[in-house]
Amino acid sequence: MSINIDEHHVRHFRENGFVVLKGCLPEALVKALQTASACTIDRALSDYHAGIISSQIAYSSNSNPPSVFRINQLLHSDPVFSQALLQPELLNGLKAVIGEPIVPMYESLLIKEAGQNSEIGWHWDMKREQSDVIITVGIYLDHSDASQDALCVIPGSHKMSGDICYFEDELAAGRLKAIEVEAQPGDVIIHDVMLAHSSKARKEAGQRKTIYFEFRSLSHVNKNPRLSQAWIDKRIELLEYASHDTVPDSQFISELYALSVNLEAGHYCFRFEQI
Ligand SMILES: O=C(O)CCC(=O)C(=O)O
Repeated sequence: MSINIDEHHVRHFRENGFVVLKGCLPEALVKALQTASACTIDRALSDYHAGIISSQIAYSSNSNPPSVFRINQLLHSDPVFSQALLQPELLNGLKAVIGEPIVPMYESLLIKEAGQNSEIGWHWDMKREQSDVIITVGIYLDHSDASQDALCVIPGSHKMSGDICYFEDELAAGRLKAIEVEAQPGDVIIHDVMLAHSSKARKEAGQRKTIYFEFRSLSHVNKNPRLSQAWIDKRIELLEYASHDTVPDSQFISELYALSVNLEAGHYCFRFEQI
Protein backbone atom coordinates (compact mmCIF):
# COMPACT_ATOMS: atom_id res chain seq x y z
CA MET A 1 0.00 0.00 0.00
CA SER A 2 0.96 3.62 -0.28
CA ILE A 3 -0.95 6.79 0.30
CA ASN A 4 -0.20 8.55 -2.92
CA ILE A 5 -2.36 11.60 -3.49
CA ASP A 6 -1.10 13.03 -6.79
CA GLU A 7 -2.15 15.88 -9.07
CA HIS A 8 -4.76 13.67 -10.79
CA HIS A 9 -6.51 13.12 -7.48
CA VAL A 10 -6.33 16.83 -6.69
CA ARG A 11 -7.75 17.74 -10.12
CA HIS A 12 -10.55 15.18 -9.77
CA PHE A 13 -11.40 16.61 -6.36
CA ARG A 14 -11.45 20.22 -7.60
CA GLU A 15 -13.61 19.39 -10.63
CA ASN A 16 -16.02 16.89 -9.09
CA GLY A 17 -15.98 17.76 -5.38
CA PHE A 18 -14.85 14.29 -4.35
CA VAL A 19 -12.11 11.75 -4.95
CA VAL A 20 -11.67 8.08 -4.07
CA LEU A 21 -8.28 6.83 -2.89
CA LYS A 22 -8.34 3.09 -3.49
CA GLY A 23 -6.67 0.75 -0.97
CA CYS A 24 -4.70 3.53 0.57
CA LEU A 25 -4.54 2.29 4.18
CA PRO A 26 -2.18 -0.53 5.25
CA GLU A 27 -4.05 -3.79 5.80
CA ALA A 28 -2.77 -4.13 9.38
CA LEU A 29 -4.08 -0.66 10.23
CA VAL A 30 -7.48 -1.44 8.68
CA LYS A 31 -7.69 -4.64 10.77
CA ALA A 32 -6.72 -2.77 13.94
CA LEU A 33 -9.34 -0.08 13.19
CA GLN A 34 -12.02 -2.72 12.57
CA THR A 35 -11.22 -4.40 15.92
CA ALA A 36 -11.11 -1.10 17.81
CA SER A 37 -14.40 0.02 16.21
CA ALA A 38 -16.14 -3.22 17.17
CA CYS A 39 -14.94 -2.83 20.80
CA THR A 40 -15.98 0.85 20.84
CA ILE A 41 -19.47 -0.03 19.61
CA ASP A 42 -19.80 -2.90 22.14
CA ARG A 43 -18.76 -0.54 24.95
CA ALA A 44 -21.30 2.06 23.79
CA LEU A 45 -24.05 -0.58 23.83
CA SER A 46 -23.14 -1.88 27.31
CA ASP A 47 -23.09 1.70 28.60
CA TYR A 48 -26.53 2.24 27.07
CA HIS A 49 -27.90 -0.87 28.83
CA ALA A 50 -26.30 0.28 32.09
CA GLY A 51 -28.05 3.64 31.75
CA ILE A 52 -24.81 5.52 31.02
CA ILE A 53 -25.67 7.93 28.22
CA SER A 54 -23.00 10.04 26.55
CA SER A 55 -23.80 13.17 24.56
CA GLN A 56 -21.12 12.07 22.07
CA ILE A 57 -22.95 8.91 21.04
CA ALA A 58 -26.06 8.77 18.84
CA TYR A 59 -28.18 5.65 19.21
CA SER A 60 -30.72 4.68 16.61
CA SER A 61 -34.08 5.50 18.13
CA ASN A 62 -36.14 3.03 16.11
CA SER A 63 -34.06 -0.14 16.06
CA ASN A 64 -34.84 -3.04 18.34
CA PRO A 65 -32.49 -4.03 19.94
CA PRO A 66 -30.95 -0.54 20.10
CA SER A 67 -27.95 0.12 17.90
CA VAL A 68 -25.27 2.76 17.70
CA PHE A 69 -25.38 5.19 14.76
CA ARG A 70 -22.55 7.61 15.46
CA ILE A 71 -19.71 7.99 17.98
CA ASN A 72 -17.98 11.36 18.25
CA GLN A 73 -14.72 12.32 19.97
CA LEU A 74 -13.36 9.06 18.63
CA LEU A 75 -9.74 9.57 19.70
CA HIS A 76 -10.88 8.85 23.28
CA SER A 77 -11.78 5.29 22.33
CA ASP A 78 -8.48 3.76 21.23
CA PRO A 79 -4.99 5.06 20.22
CA VAL A 80 -5.33 3.40 16.82
CA PHE A 81 -7.82 6.11 15.80
CA SER A 82 -5.09 8.72 16.41
CA GLN A 83 -2.74 6.56 14.36
CA ALA A 84 -5.23 6.68 11.46
CA LEU A 85 -5.58 10.46 11.76
CA LEU A 86 -1.88 11.17 12.10
CA GLN A 87 -0.45 9.25 9.13
CA PRO A 88 2.16 11.63 7.69
CA GLU A 89 1.56 10.51 4.06
CA LEU A 90 -2.18 11.01 4.39
CA LEU A 91 -1.72 14.43 5.98
CA ASN A 92 0.69 15.52 3.23
CA GLY A 93 -1.84 14.41 0.61
CA LEU A 94 -4.67 16.29 2.33
CA LYS A 95 -2.47 19.37 2.47
CA ALA A 96 -2.04 19.08 -1.33
CA VAL A 97 -5.84 18.81 -1.75
CA ILE A 98 -6.48 21.83 0.48
CA GLY A 99 -3.52 23.76 -0.93
CA GLU A 100 -2.22 25.13 2.38
CA PRO A 101 -1.58 24.07 6.01
CA ILE A 102 -4.46 22.04 7.43
CA VAL A 103 -6.25 21.72 10.76
CA PRO A 104 -8.14 18.57 11.87
CA MET A 105 -11.60 19.55 13.15
CA TYR A 106 -13.37 16.44 14.45
CA GLU A 107 -13.19 12.65 14.55
CA SER A 108 -16.24 10.41 14.45
CA LEU A 109 -17.40 6.92 13.55
CA LEU A 110 -20.57 6.33 11.52
CA ILE A 111 -22.22 2.91 11.75
CA LYS A 112 -24.97 2.00 9.31
CA GLU A 113 -26.84 -1.25 9.81
CA ALA A 114 -30.15 -2.86 8.92
CA GLY A 115 -33.06 -2.09 11.22
CA GLN A 116 -31.93 1.47 11.88
CA ASN A 117 -33.49 4.38 10.13
CA SER A 118 -30.02 4.97 8.71
CA GLU A 119 -30.97 6.97 5.63
CA ILE A 120 -28.98 10.19 5.41
CA GLY A 121 -30.85 12.78 3.33
CA TRP A 122 -29.32 15.13 0.79
CA HIS A 123 -27.19 17.75 2.51
CA TRP A 124 -24.03 19.80 2.65
CA ASP A 125 -21.90 19.08 5.71
CA MET A 126 -21.74 22.85 6.24
CA LYS A 127 -21.87 26.08 4.30
CA ARG A 128 -18.50 27.66 3.61
CA GLU A 129 -17.22 30.72 1.82
CA GLN A 130 -16.29 30.21 -1.84
CA SER A 131 -12.60 30.84 -1.16
CA ASP A 132 -12.28 28.29 1.68
CA VAL A 133 -11.38 24.64 1.22
CA ILE A 134 -12.96 22.32 3.80
CA ILE A 135 -12.99 18.57 3.33
CA THR A 136 -14.61 15.54 4.89
CA VAL A 137 -12.42 12.44 4.84
CA GLY A 138 -14.13 9.06 5.11
CA ILE A 139 -12.02 6.00 5.96
CA TYR A 140 -13.97 2.87 5.02
CA LEU A 141 -13.76 -0.17 7.30
CA ASP A 142 -16.42 -2.21 5.45
CA HIS A 143 -17.66 -2.67 1.90
CA SER A 144 -19.99 0.04 0.72
CA ASP A 145 -22.04 -1.14 -2.25
CA ALA A 146 -24.00 0.87 -4.80
CA SER A 147 -27.02 -1.43 -4.33
CA GLN A 148 -26.93 -0.84 -0.57
CA ASP A 149 -26.01 2.23 1.42
CA ALA A 150 -23.05 3.69 -0.48
CA LEU A 151 -22.31 7.41 -0.42
CA CYS A 152 -24.36 9.08 -3.14
CA VAL A 153 -23.09 12.35 -4.63
CA ILE A 154 -23.98 14.91 -7.29
CA PRO A 155 -20.63 15.40 -9.02
CA GLY A 156 -19.69 19.06 -9.38
CA SER A 157 -22.48 20.27 -7.08
CA HIS A 158 -19.91 21.97 -4.80
CA LYS A 159 -19.50 24.56 -7.56
CA MET A 160 -23.17 25.00 -8.45
CA SER A 161 -25.45 27.66 -7.09
CA GLY A 162 -28.70 26.62 -5.45
CA ASP A 163 -29.54 25.13 -2.09
CA ILE A 164 -30.31 21.52 -1.11
CA CYS A 165 -34.03 21.85 -2.00
CA TYR A 166 -32.93 22.95 -5.48
CA PHE A 167 -30.70 19.85 -5.83
CA GLU A 168 -33.54 17.57 -4.69
CA ASP A 169 -35.93 19.17 -7.20
CA GLU A 170 -33.42 18.94 -10.05
CA LEU A 171 -32.76 15.27 -9.27
CA ALA A 172 -36.50 14.54 -9.19
CA ALA A 173 -36.93 16.29 -12.55
CA GLY A 174 -34.02 14.31 -14.05
CA ARG A 175 -32.02 17.46 -14.80
CA LEU A 176 -29.22 16.44 -12.41
CA LYS A 177 -27.74 13.01 -11.93
CA ALA A 178 -26.41 11.45 -8.74
CA ILE A 179 -23.91 8.59 -8.58
CA GLU A 180 -23.12 6.02 -5.90
CA VAL A 181 -19.49 5.90 -4.84
CA GLU A 182 -18.54 2.36 -3.85
CA ALA A 183 -15.72 1.66 -1.43
CA GLN A 184 -13.85 -1.29 0.08
CA PRO A 185 -12.18 -1.57 3.48
CA GLY A 186 -9.04 0.59 3.43
CA ASP A 187 -10.36 3.01 0.79
CA VAL A 188 -10.66 6.70 1.56
CA ILE A 189 -13.25 9.02 0.04
CA ILE A 190 -12.57 12.74 0.34
CA HIS A 191 -15.41 15.15 -0.36
CA ASP A 192 -15.91 18.90 -0.29
CA VAL A 193 -18.25 19.85 2.58
CA MET A 194 -20.41 21.64 -0.02
CA LEU A 195 -20.78 18.62 -2.28
CA ALA A 196 -24.45 17.59 -2.16
CA HIS A 197 -24.48 14.01 -0.83
CA SER A 198 -26.72 11.42 0.82
CA SER A 199 -26.91 7.68 1.51
CA LYS A 200 -29.77 5.19 1.60
CA ALA A 201 -30.77 3.20 4.67
CA ARG A 202 -28.97 -0.13 4.92
CA LYS A 203 -31.26 -3.11 4.37
CA GLU A 204 -28.77 -6.01 4.27
CA ALA A 205 -27.32 -7.73 7.36
CA GLY A 206 -23.97 -6.47 8.61
CA GLN A 207 -22.63 -2.99 9.14
CA ARG A 208 -20.98 -0.28 7.08
CA LYS A 209 -18.54 1.51 9.39
CA THR A 210 -16.83 4.69 8.22
CA ILE A 211 -14.47 6.88 10.22
CA TYR A 212 -15.00 10.56 9.42
CA PHE A 213 -12.43 13.29 9.89
CA GLU A 214 -12.81 16.88 8.77
CA PHE A 215 -9.94 19.17 7.78
CA ARG A 216 -9.97 22.90 7.10
CA SER A 217 -7.37 25.30 5.78
CA LEU A 218 -5.46 27.18 8.45
CA SER A 219 -6.48 30.51 6.86
CA HIS A 220 -10.16 29.59 7.31
CA VAL A 221 -9.64 28.44 10.90
CA ASN A 222 -7.83 31.65 11.81
CA LYS A 223 -10.75 33.82 10.69
CA ASN A 224 -13.61 31.64 11.98
CA PRO A 225 -15.16 33.38 15.04
CA ARG A 226 -16.50 30.07 16.38
CA LEU A 227 -12.98 28.80 17.10
CA SER A 228 -11.01 30.03 20.12
CA GLN A 229 -7.25 30.45 19.89
CA ALA A 230 -6.82 27.80 22.64
CA TRP A 231 -8.86 25.33 20.56
CA ILE A 232 -6.86 26.07 17.38
CA ASP A 233 -3.53 25.76 19.23
CA LYS A 234 -4.49 22.40 20.69
CA ARG A 235 -5.57 21.08 17.28
CA ILE A 236 -2.27 22.19 15.74
CA GLU A 237 -0.44 20.53 18.64
CA LEU A 238 -2.35 17.32 17.83
CA LEU A 239 -1.00 17.40 14.26
CA GLU A 240 2.56 17.78 15.52
CA TYR A 241 2.46 14.20 16.82
CA ALA A 242 2.53 13.07 13.18
CA SER A 243 6.00 14.51 12.67
CA HIS A 244 7.25 12.71 15.81
CA ASP A 245 5.73 9.43 14.56
CA THR A 246 3.83 8.96 17.80
CA VAL A 247 0.27 9.33 19.10
CA PRO A 248 -1.00 11.54 21.94
CA ASP A 249 -1.69 10.00 25.36
CA SER A 250 -5.11 9.95 27.01
CA GLN A 251 -4.30 13.07 29.06
CA PHE A 252 -3.74 15.05 25.84
CA ILE A 253 -6.93 13.67 24.26
CA SER A 254 -8.96 14.64 27.37
CA GLU A 255 -7.56 18.18 27.20
CA LEU A 256 -8.27 18.33 23.46
CA TYR A 257 -11.93 17.38 23.82
CA ALA A 258 -12.40 19.45 26.99
CA LEU A 259 -12.05 22.57 24.84
CA SER A 260 -15.56 23.08 23.66
CA VAL A 261 -16.45 24.11 20.14
CA ASN A 262 -19.72 24.71 18.39
CA LEU A 263 -19.12 23.73 14.77
CA GLU A 264 -21.48 24.66 11.93
CA ALA A 265 -24.49 22.43 11.34
CA GLY A 266 -25.23 20.51 8.15
CA HIS A 267 -27.62 22.02 5.59
CA TYR A 268 -30.69 19.98 4.61
CA CYS A 269 -33.87 20.82 2.74
CA PHE A 270 -36.80 21.55 5.03
CA ARG A 271 -40.14 21.97 3.31
CA PHE A 272 -43.02 23.53 5.18
CA GLU A 273 -46.55 22.76 4.14
CA GLN A 274 -48.90 25.71 3.90
CA ILE A 275 -51.93 25.37 6.15
O1 LIG B 1 -21.26 7.87 4.84
C1 LIG B 1 -22.38 8.27 4.59
O2 LIG B 1 -23.30 7.53 4.30
C2 LIG B 1 -22.66 9.75 4.61
C3 LIG B 1 -22.35 10.36 5.92
C4 LIG B 1 -22.71 11.80 5.97
O3 LIG B 1 -22.98 12.43 4.99
C5 LIG B 1 -22.72 12.48 7.24
O4 LIG B 1 -22.44 11.85 8.26
O5 LIG B 1 -23.02 13.70 7.26
